[in-house]
Amino acid sequence: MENQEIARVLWETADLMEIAGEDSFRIRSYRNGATAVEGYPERIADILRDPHRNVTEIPGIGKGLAQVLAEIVERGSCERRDLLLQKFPPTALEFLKIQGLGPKSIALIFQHYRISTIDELERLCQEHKLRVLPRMGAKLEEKVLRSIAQYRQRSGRYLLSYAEGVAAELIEALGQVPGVDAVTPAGSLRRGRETVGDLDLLVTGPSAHAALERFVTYPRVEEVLGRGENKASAKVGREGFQVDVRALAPENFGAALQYFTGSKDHNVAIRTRAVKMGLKLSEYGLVRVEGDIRVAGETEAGVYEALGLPWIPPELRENCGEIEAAAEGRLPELVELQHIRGDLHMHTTETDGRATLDEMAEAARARGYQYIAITDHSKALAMANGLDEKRVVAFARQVREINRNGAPSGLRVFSGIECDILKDGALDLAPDALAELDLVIASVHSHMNMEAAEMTDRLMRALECPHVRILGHPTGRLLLHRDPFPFDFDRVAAEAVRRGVWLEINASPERLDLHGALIRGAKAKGARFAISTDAHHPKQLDYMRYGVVTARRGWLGPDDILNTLAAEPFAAALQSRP
Ligand code: DGT
Ligand code: CA
Ligand code: CA
Ligand code: ZN
Repeated sequence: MENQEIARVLWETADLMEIAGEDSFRIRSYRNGATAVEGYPERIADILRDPHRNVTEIPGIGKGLAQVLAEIVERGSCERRDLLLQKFPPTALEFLKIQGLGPKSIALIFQHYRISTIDELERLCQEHKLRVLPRMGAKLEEKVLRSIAQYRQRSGRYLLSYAEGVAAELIEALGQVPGVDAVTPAGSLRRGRETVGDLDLLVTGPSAHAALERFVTYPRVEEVLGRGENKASAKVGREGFQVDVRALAPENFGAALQYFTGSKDHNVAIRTRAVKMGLKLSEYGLVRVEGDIRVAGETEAGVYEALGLPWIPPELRENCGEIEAAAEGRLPELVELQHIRGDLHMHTTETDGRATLDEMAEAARARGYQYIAITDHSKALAMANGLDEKRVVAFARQVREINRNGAPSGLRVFSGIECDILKDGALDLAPDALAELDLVIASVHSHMNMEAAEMTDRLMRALECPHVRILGHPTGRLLLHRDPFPFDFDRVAAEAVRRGVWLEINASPERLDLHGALIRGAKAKGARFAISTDAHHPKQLDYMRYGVVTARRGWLGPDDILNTLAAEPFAAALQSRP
């Protein structure tokens, strides 16, 4: 059992405990445990199996949770979860995914109505049966109806990071089959989309077909959906994630990779271009219609070349002008992971992070960075033990000290804060405290269901503060969980440009905020960007690659991104807000 699956059971149990109104301290311990398990570099199942080790060595895992983990690894559930699932319908967990319905409201609904499906919940709203319950009203019914529609739209999709994990696992397993040369991911995963519907894998080599057999008998395959001569589909893991595996002949590989990478809209436009040139493109190759002569198919670049185009990076293949740009020789030079010189958003044990400043610095140095900014939360996030003015001033002094003595890791450390934007747009900390710091990120973490006009004003006001340098996770979305809050993005982006504030591309796989289309729009207005991981654990510094992929989907080059600068020019840029 993978850590991610264990963590999911813990999250679920905590959610159910919340519906049952259980002790909040205990609920928190389950959630902390889930975060710890998710971010742990070793497999929990392996540690449990090792008689010389104990899972309590993992920070955040006490004796009680250790037992729970053993139970989950053994049978996929734990006693507390089983009991709660008897008390509530199993779909209770689905209800929590409906925005606007918290555990308390769900508990209340369950007390009054015997419902167990989202369809039944929808009917309750349509028949105005929620508004008769205490503290619920017509507005909530409308909101729940909207949320149900959104829920239906996004269910059946998975985070990019999750899909990438399953892909890595299968590439490893299928790659070991003798006679398999390569296993290559295609589809939305290759394009770097922030969520993935199903995984598309292409297998090549003299015994590519043997990989199909290995796939359908793979231990984590739950259900085989189809098995043909050249293709197999199956659901993998407890989440039921669909994977399509195709075996290919080497002479078709390029055409197949192009076809199965998509997007569908890109392919339609590419095929239209082919037709105009007297060519016919399919997953098997590119053929000149006159005389039925094959002109390309072995490599993807060969297919594009025969169509008079340079190779187009997969992240751009959404039919949003990339084919025209390619034809006119104006494809952008895209940013790459190796261009990134530092990470500008991370948390430590001072607030809700899981490692110290030194540990984060060491992890950043190991990744070859020249600098980091430590940006813990501000006091409005009391649950996370956010910093007040006094702690901010002490922290800024501590960082100056570190840099004076030369940080042990050889890294330059910038003192920063992720300062809350309060409901009225004021910042959570006094200006003279913020002035002590090298880098202020301003972020919204509360009161997200405002009207668009009000939210726009709130963000515009936050940008007025002269100490703010970065607008953190600007739209507030949580993928598959919470939609962006409504506001006038164009106005806010234009104001950020005017005031020299950089827009964050938050690389956490649950956020990826901003996303490609907004990035591209903001760049056209002159915006500049920072790609940051928002790491709460050293391992999460690896999220940078998701941020880079997202920036590429926004057509960004290294020059659009501040943390591609070397330490000295970056420090100078920090000082130079107009
Ligand atoms: P997903 O799985 O929803 O995240 O998105 P994709 O893009 O991976 O879509 P998927 O798995 O249905 O198909 C993979 C690629 O195969 C897709 O990007 C383009 C190609 N493809 C699949 N079906 C069609 C089709 O009916 N027409 C065309 N032109 N291409 C298709
Ligand atoms: Ca797919
Ligand atoms: Ca597919
Ligand atoms: Zn934040």
